[in-house]
Formats: sequence, structure tokens, C-alpha cells
Amino acid sequence: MEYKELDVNSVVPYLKGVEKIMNYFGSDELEAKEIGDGNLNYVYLLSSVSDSKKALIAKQAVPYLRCVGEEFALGRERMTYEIRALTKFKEIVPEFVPELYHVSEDMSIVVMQYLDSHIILRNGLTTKQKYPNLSEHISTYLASTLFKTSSLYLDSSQKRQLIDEFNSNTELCKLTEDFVFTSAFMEDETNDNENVKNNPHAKKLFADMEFKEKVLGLKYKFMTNSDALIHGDLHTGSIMLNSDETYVIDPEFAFVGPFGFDIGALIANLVNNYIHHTVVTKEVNSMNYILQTIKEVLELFEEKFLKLWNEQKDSALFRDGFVDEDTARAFKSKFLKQILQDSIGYAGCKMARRVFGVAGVAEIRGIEDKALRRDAEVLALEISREFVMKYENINTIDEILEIIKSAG
Ligand code: ADP
Ligand code: SR1
Ligand code: MG
Repeated sequence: MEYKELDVNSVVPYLKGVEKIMNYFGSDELEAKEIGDGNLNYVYLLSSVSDSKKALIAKQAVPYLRCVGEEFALGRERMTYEIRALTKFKEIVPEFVPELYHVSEDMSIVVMQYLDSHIILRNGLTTKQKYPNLSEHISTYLASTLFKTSSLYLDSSQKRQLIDEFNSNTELCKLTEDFVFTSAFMEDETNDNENVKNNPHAKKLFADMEFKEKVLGLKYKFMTNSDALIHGDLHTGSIMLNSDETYVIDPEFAFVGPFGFDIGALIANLVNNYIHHTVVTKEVNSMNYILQTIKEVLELFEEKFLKLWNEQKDSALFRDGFVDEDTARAFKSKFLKQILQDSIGYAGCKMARRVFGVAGVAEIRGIEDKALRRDAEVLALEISREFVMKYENINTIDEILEIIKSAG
């Protein structure tokens, strides 16, 4: 089928032509609403007029970047990678990935389970919600997806096949190279230039060569480390949950990249939320909950990743009997410390890019009071700088928490 950009009217007739969707809705009359709040794509909620509980989500990529407009061309092939990643992650951690009903690379569309009783984690945290299973679920998601797509689990040819399947996601990797590691740290037309103009903090950041040198090192690792299949955009807007269930959506930036990148994205966005509560709501309970979540996620990730590794005898890297137990233990411990350190380096870049770069986060850019917004930005810049300058020397999770708590 030839690609056609859908809208709220044409999405229904298109989906009526898909057998599996029709089996789901039967003869019900359907209605569609566009509910996308992301930066890139269109998301339609398709529901039965007579029974609103019968509903699905259709997400289509358009050949441009939605948050900028049609003048910013962007290949719709990103949906091909989202489909592949959803499918792969569904194999590994089915409980954390929505059910897929229909995918079409030609139409750059995926139709999936409507998460009707789940909300975006960012919004939940901002409104002071607590999620008893979040750390447990997301640490399992991270440990399983990262370990089982790495050379610590796959054999050499499986790993190369995975790279072949994902590593032509060129345009979205380039978006990250540009927007996470570059433009937000220098004068650039895509920045939030209203805020950059006459802003001493922007001037200081753009001139901070020590910081930018470290960012270059992290960007280089991002471009060259092919550790595991990563989600690639695991901020708190890519997690939908309630008190029982957690789902990870939107893996269109997926590619075989560095272990620490998804962990770093999550930590960065949790810290941004912590900053919001510090500056705006002054809700100590929420701040403590976020700190505790960061600690639990990092601790549980290490524990679960190591457990998976200890259960795996042969892989592209390890051959049973190659080293003795003490050597293996020491190697693994050093390896995990490196993942922790890199995660914090990436977290620093990801926090700092949200201050002046394109696509800010609601917790900071959405603060209406200008003075409070400036306070939040300064705090974000302080923590991100500490993360980026110190990441190579971080030894414990407590040191990370100390950086966050002592800022300001
Ligand atoms: P983008 O790729 O443009 O960032 P997302 O995949 O993040 O788009 O989706 C945008 C929004 O659509 C989400 O923030 C969420 O509100 C909604 N959404 C996406 N997938 C689902 C789903 N399966 N169930 C319910 N809502 C969803
Ligand atoms: C202009 S691209 C903006 C951002 O949106 C996505 O969610 C990614 O984080 C990307 O960097
Ligand atoms: Mg997206």
C-alpha cells in the first residue's frame, strides 16, 4: 500500500480495511480523536461510539518533525524502527510493552493497545502520585532489554544481525547527536532563543569548555558504542503506568547503542521532576520519593543485570571456563560500575539539553512564573554540570544522590 498521511477523518476508513482491527471492533461505529502530545508523530484514539471501553491507539509517523512543522523534513522510516523495537522488546519483556494489533511499514503506522487506565509518568510525578511498582518494573525492563540484546547474552552473529536490523535508524540518531549533545550548548536557531537572549546562564553554559569537552566524549561514546538495543528516548513521557502496571511506549529512537543511555535518560527526567518539586511545589514528600526511586532503580538494575549475567555461561564475549570465578566477578563488577558512570554522564547531557534546547520538559519550561523557571533552570544546570564533570569518578549510587540533594 502506498503511504498516505492520515488525519482524524481518514484514519477510520483506513483501519476499517484491516481485518484484525475489524475483528476487534465488530460492526461498531467508530470515532477517532487525535491525542498526540509528543514531538514527532500523530496519535489517534480510535473508539467504538457505543462502547468507549473498546478502543485502540493508532500512531502514524509523518515525513516531518511535528513539533517544528512541515519545513523540518524527517523521514517517516522512524516508524519502521519503532515497529521493530516494539516487536523485539515485546519478545523480551511482554508485560511492559503494549499489545500490537496492526503494523505497516508502508503506511508508517502501528495500532496498539489503548492504555486507558494508565498515565504518563511525567504527569503522574508532577501531580505528586507515587507508584509502588515503578522501580521494580522499570529496573526489570532495563536489565532484561539491555542484557538480552548485548554481547553478554547473544552470540556474535545474533548481535551483528541485531545491529543490521537497527543501526540504519540514522535520522533519529542524528537528532540525538544534534539536540542532546550539541545545539543546546551553543548558539543555534533551534534553541529556545527568547530565553537564551541576554541570559547570563546561557552565555556561561555556551562558553563552558570544560563541560563541553566532557560532552564531546559522551557524544563520541553514543555514536560508537554498540552495547545493546536501547530504547533511545526513555524519558518519563515514554512510560505509561498505574499502581499495578507499567508500559514503555515510543521506542522510535531505538538502535544498538551504549548501555548507559536509557538509564541516563530516565535518571535525568526523574531529576527534572525533583527540581520541579524543589522549586515549585516545595513538596518534600515527592522530592524524597523521587530520590528513593532513583536509588531503587539503579540498585535493582545492577542486581538484576548481574543475576542474568551470572546465569549465562556462553555468549559472544564469554566462553565457559575462560576465566576463573574471581576474575569473572571482578570483571563484572568493573563493567557494571562503568555502566553506572556512563548513565550519569548521559543523564547530565540530557538534563542540560532541556534548559535551552529545542523540546524542553514541562517540569521546567512549563513553569509560568519567570523567576521560578529561572531558579529551576539554574538548578538543572548545576546538577547536570556536576554529573557531566564527575561521571567518570562516580563509585556509588549514594554519591549520585548526594550531588542532587546538595545542589542549590
Ligand atoms: P511521539 O513519538 O510523538 O513522542 P508518543 O508515542 O510519545 O508520541 O505518544 C504521544 C502521546 O500519545 C503519549 O504521550 C500518550 O499520551 C499517548 N499515547 C501513545 N501511545 C499510547 C497508548 N498505547 N495508550 C494510550 N495513550 C497513548
Ligand atoms: C526535536 S526532537 C525533540 C526530542 O523529542 C524526542 O522525544 C526526543 O527526546 C528528541 O530529542
Ligand atoms: Mg517519540
